[in-house]
Amino acid sequence: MDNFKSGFVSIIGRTNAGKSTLLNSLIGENIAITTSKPQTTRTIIKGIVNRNNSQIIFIDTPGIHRPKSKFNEAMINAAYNSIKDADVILLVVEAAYEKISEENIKILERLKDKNYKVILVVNKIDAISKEKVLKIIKLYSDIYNFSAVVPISAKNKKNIDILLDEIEKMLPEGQPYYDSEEYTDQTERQLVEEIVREKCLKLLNEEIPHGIYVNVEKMKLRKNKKGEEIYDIDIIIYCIRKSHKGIIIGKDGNMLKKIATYSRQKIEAVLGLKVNMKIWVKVSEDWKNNINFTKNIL
Ligand SMILES: Nc1nc2c(ncn2[C@@H]2O[C@H](COP(=O)(O)OP(=O)(O)OP(=O)(O)O)[C@@H](O)[C@H]2O)c(=O)[nH]1
Ligand SMILES: [Mg+2]
Repeated sequence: MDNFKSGFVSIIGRTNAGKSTLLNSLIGENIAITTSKPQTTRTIIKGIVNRNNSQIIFIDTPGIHRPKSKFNEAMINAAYNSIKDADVILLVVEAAYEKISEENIKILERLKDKNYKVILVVNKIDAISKEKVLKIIKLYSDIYNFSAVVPISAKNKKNIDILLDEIEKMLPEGQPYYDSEEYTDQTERQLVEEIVREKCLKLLNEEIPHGIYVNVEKMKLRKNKKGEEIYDIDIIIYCIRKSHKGIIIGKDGNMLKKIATYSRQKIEAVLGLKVNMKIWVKVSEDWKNNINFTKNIL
C-alpha cells in the first residue's frame, strides 16, 4: 500500500447548514439523522469512506449555536474539540446567506493562525443562483485563507466526488485506521435512539423535541414462529414537562402511535430486520442541566 493516505476530517458549521446530510451523502448510507429543525445532531458521529488510495474518516458534529443549557454547551464543546485532531476541516455554510453569520465568524476566529487546512463547503447550491453562490464565496474568501472552496448540494449529491478528491489531496500518507467494511461508529442502539428522536423532531412542534432524550431500554433479537429474525425493542422518551408528556402521547395516544409507526418503518429499513417496538414516555425535569446526564450521552 505505497502512497496510501488516511486521516480525519471534521465537519463543522452553524446548526442546520446540512452537515449531517453531507455526511450521509459522503458515506452513501443514512448514519446521521437530519431534519429542518436546528440542533438536530447532539453527538459526534464518525463515518468512514474507503477509496482506492485512501481512507477518510469524517466526523459530523453538533451545529454551532447560542447555548442555553449545560447540555448545549457540551454539544458545542464537542464540536470544537473535534477540530483539534483533524487533518482537514470542512466549514459548511449555506449558499443562501447574504452575509457571514455570527456563528461562522466565531468559528473562523477559532481557526485563525493555527495552520489548519480548511475547505469552505458552500452547501444548498440547488436552491440558489450561481451569482449568489459566487457572492458568498467572495465574502468568505475575503476574510479567511481557505485551502479550497467547493460549492455542493449535499441533498442532490452534487460535487461530492470533487470534494472527496480535494480532501484526499490534503491528507497525510498513512495506513487505514479502520477495516474497509466499517462505515460508522454508531451502534445499532444509537441508530435506533436517533431515529426515534428524528421522528419526534419532525412530528412535534419546535420546543418539545429539544427537551427530549430517547433511551433504548432493551434490544433483543429473537426468531418468530415463521423462523424470521425479529428485534424486540423497548424505548423510553424522556421529556422535561408533564404537559409535554401529554402532547407526545397525544389524543387517544395518536401522536405516540405515529411516532412509533414512522420510527419502526425506518428502523426496519436501516437494520434490515423486522421490529416489534414498545415506547413509553416519562418526565425527567432537569436532565438538560444535569452534568452527569450530559457526560453520559456525550
Ligand atoms: N435545498 C437543500 N437543502 C439541504 C441540503 N442539505 C441539507 N439540506 C436541508 O437542510 C436541513 C438541515 O440539514 P441537516 O443535515 O440536519 O443540518 P445539520 O447541519 O446537520 O444541522 P445540526 O445537526 O442541527 O447542526 C434539512 O432540512 C436538510 O434536508 C442541500 O444541499 N440543499
Ligand atoms: Mg446534524
